Amino acid sequence: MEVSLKFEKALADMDRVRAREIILAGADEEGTLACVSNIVIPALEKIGLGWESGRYALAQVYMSGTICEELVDEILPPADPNRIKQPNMGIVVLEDFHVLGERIVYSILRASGYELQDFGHGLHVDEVIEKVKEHGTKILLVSVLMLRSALLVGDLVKRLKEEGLDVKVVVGGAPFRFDHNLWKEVGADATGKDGMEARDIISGMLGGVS
Ligand code: B12
Repeated sequence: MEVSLKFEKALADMDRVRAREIILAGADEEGTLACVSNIVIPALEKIGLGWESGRYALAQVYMSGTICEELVDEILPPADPNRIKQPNMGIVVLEDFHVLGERIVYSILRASGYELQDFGHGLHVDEVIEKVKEHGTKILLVSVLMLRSALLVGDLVKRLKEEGLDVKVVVGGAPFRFDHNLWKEVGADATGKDGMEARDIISGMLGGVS
């Protein structure tokens, strides 16, 4: 059986011990980032589809998310001590409680030598504006998984402009992966499909932000 299928089965059985064994072996074999891309993400996507088709219960989806969150925290590489000199950056999950994607992007950026504030999850537009002011954020990464939250990025961008805050907004998450024009429609400056692309976008932006 393919590894991501074995992993999907362990998650569906809510078998934390087996899931951990598979991921630790996968990380050893292919490296941590490839293991997340090739095993964790496809399994979670299948579980999401299985939920839509009625094959899995919400409890299974929930436990899968929680188990993956713990495992990804365990295997992702520690931050690079030689931090890159850069303007203030922050990452947030806007009005959404799907945290796994944000965790991954955060860890990959930190592991690549960038420093960024984690503003947390479930924040409303006003709360994000406050965080941006508090931290003098110049690049804001926004993660969402629900379409409703993705559309709220439009309000966020509008509010940032009204407040005279010069912030580059980078968005990501499932709604932006499915609809390739949505990031432009909500007024974001860029989008990326995973943590690696987030890293490339940030490195490209650094020249133009002070
Ligand atoms: C696990 C899960 C949950 C778990 C979350 C656990 C947790 N701690 O995170 C639980 C059970 C709690 C949950 C709850 C709900 N969920 Co849910 N969930 C999922 C599921 C199955 C997987 C999401 C996931 O973690 N994927 C793995 C991560 C790693 O992938 P990712 O987030 O896409 O991130 C990657 C990229 O997108 C990108 N990325 C992410 N962020 C960013 C940011 C930037 C800047 C960049 C560049 C890139 C980037 O990089 C990441 C790494 O590669 C999806 C199905 C799916 N196909 O996505 C549904 C899904 C997102 N959920 C959905 C729904 C509807 C809900 C609920 C409303 C259900 C309910 N009725 O209660 C609630 C709402 C919770 C809320 N308010 O936020 C819908 C959303 C539909 C929509 N169009 O809006 C989905 C799509 C399922 C479906 N098909 O119906 N969910």
